[in-house]
Amino acid sequence: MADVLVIVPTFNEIESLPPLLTRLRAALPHADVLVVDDGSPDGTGALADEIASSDPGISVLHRRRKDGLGRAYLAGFARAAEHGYDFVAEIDADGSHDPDELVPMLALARQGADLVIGSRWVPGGAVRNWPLARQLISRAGNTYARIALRSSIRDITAGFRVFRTEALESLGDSVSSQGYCFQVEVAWRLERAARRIVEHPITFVERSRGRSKMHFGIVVEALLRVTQWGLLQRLGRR
Ligand SMILES: Nc1nc2c(ncn2[C@@H]2O[C@H](COP(=O)(O)OP(=O)(O)OP(=O)(O)O)[C@@H](O)[C@H]2O)c(=O)[nH]1
Ligand SMILES: [Mg+2]
Repeated sequence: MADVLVIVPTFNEIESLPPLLTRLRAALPHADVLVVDDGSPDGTGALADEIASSDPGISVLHRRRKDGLGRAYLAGFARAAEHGYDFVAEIDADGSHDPDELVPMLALARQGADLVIGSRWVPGGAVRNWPLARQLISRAGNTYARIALRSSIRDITAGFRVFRTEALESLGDSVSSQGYCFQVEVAWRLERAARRIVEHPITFVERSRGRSKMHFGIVVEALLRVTQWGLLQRLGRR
């Protein structure tokens, strides 16, 4: 049995998902793949079922409605723990993350890292086709989170990751974020638990198909939550 489960969360990714799955299977033929679809109105879930029916390495978890990226990942993590996978990977369905990079990322996890982050903001990392405003938001957000949370992670919002399943399990049900700040919360909790975190430089490529689910409210929610966690952490230390 495979010891890695790659989770691909989807909401309306009907054009992006098939090419991503093809690249993913080629990059990591021995990993299992779990698509977590939140009842995409565009039929992504049905298409994923069709692809899965001819590939035993791919399965699909259907959730009734759009319920946030964090909750989709938590459902996938639970599946990974239940089935005894040693490692769990996260990758976006929209083609922004190159599946080939999972090979070195997984190697780092096998060498002992509890979390490997595919990072845009370490030397060697890059973003392609991102407007300057988007780059500035990501950089400023990461800098703010680093200071507020006293973190040394350069790309704490990244959604391209490999975890040791046991490290995720150690978090229990402490992770409460439902949306995008889920990524920040998980990394921050693992860092506080003195888990080994490694950043591997990647080139992030802006999606060429489909629509982003990112919006202003997500950024504000993340800022508020990071501020709240930072304050709680400082109070807790005293
Ligand atoms: N299951 C599920 N997947 C989601 C949800 N929200 C976003 N996703 C998926 O999460 C991944 C990242 O979402 P994107 O819309 O690409 O967000 P982003 O990468 O931060 O933003 P862009 O760079 O603008 O694409 C994609 O594969 C989405 O389909 C959700 O509520 N549920
Ligand atoms: Mg994206």
